[in-house]
Amino acid sequence: MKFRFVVTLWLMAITPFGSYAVPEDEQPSHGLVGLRPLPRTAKMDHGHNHGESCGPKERKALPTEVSLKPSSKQSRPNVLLIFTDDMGYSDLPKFGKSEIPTPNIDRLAKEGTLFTDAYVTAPICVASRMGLMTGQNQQRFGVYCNMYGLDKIRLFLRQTLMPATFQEGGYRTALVGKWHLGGNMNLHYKQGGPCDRGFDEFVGIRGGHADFWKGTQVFRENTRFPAPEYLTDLWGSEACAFIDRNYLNPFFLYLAFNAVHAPMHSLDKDRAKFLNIKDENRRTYDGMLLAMDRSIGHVLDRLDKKGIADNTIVLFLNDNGGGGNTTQYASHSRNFANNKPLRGNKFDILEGGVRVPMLMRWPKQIPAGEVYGEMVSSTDVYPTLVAAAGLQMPEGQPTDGVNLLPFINGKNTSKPHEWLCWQNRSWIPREKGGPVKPRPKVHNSAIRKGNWKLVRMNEKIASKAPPPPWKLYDLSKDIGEHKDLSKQHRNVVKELGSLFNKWRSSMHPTVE
Ligand SMILES: [Ca+2]
Repeated sequence: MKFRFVVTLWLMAITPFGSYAVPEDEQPSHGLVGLRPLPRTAKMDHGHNHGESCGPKERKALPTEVSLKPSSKQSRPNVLLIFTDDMGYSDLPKFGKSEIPTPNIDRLAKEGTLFTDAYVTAPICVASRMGLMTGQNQQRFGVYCNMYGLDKIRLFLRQTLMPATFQEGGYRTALVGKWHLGGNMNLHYKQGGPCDRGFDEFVGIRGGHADFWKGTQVFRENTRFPAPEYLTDLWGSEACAFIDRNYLNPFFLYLAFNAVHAPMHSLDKDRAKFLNIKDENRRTYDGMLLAMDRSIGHVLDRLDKKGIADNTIVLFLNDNGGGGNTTQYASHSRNFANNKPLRGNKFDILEGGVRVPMLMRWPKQIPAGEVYGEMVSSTDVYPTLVAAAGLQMPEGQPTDGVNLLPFINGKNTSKPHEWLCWQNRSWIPREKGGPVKPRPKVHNSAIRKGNWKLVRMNEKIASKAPPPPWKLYDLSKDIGEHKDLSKQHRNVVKELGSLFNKWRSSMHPTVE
């Protein structure tokens, strides 16, 4: 395996604030009129694939594509990227005290490496998915919350997404499951869908959530059809079918479950496994997660059956913290997940919103049964998988992530990240009636360096008034972020606050 570009990536990653200023001509436009024509590259428009029609294309053959044995040592590894939705940090037995048996996900921990301190770039779906798919903080595109509309996401549309890099590298690429980038529910666009952004195949839902029941309308490319089974099972079936069709040559499979996002729909047979759980909603959540584990099990079994498990890198990650339980919480995201002992939920930049379970398995290439405790980021996924495949990151497109392989293999004993920053729109809980609501131009911010976490809530970013004071937590003693130490450690507040301000000044202003 070659890591030809690793040094370059590291240099980019360790350059604190890089040469990443947004050009003047890329300032956000607030209408389609201002949308600059997009280049005819994998960034968005794949030749005849323009406008959401996926399908077989002429591919440039890889030297290894003549191989008849999928496990040939010359083969590039396959990639299975599993992304889950709104799962609680402590809902997997390997990460917390959970009543839900997840033997298949546990396999990934036993046969691979578990990350205790993995973070996503945002506590909400769209923004987090942008971070994963670009390997960059989505604030570079002016995105600080869920954003819809081609004009609002125009900077994001210019990025070469992870699947496009694999597609250009000769991989067969597929998205099975949830897309949720550039549209929501019935609000879709003719451009910017999965087939415009690097996926050869797409079956799933385009928006943020859907009913899970058999018969729910889902997409195959741009055609709707009724789901023949419970959605979480369908994604597993479709992933297995994709593997059956493509296991002889390298593939990139993005399996993005909409489980365990609301609505709370669980099969009776799954919910029945948790009759000892008193809370009916929690029982439903347990059944939804049980179904997801079963679906993942089918896909892992299929890798075994086809003899390609050793040559497939599997990365498992959740998109943002679990949703809340009370009626004060937004009903579309209330899913009764368990983040404890972390504080906060989806929407929060507290640990409960942005720290997520992560696992990586690549037999004989990364340690099995190990735990990695340094901070890692969802922005690391793109450069790590690209490095594993021996491909190159897109020319001229920086990443905020690093290739994690040398770190988890012990070849690099330093930290992947000295610090990580977050900034996201604040949500206000309802007081008397009505759901939790996003607060435009009111943001929450945070930075973690070592065990220190600095948090600031409800800053009016358009106001010249002094921002609310920072609060400081020591995560080594206070994982629940309850005891504010800002007054006892003013020097730490000053240092981390300064780092955060420099990071923020290198981002793009919000386009909300
Ligand atoms: Ca989510």
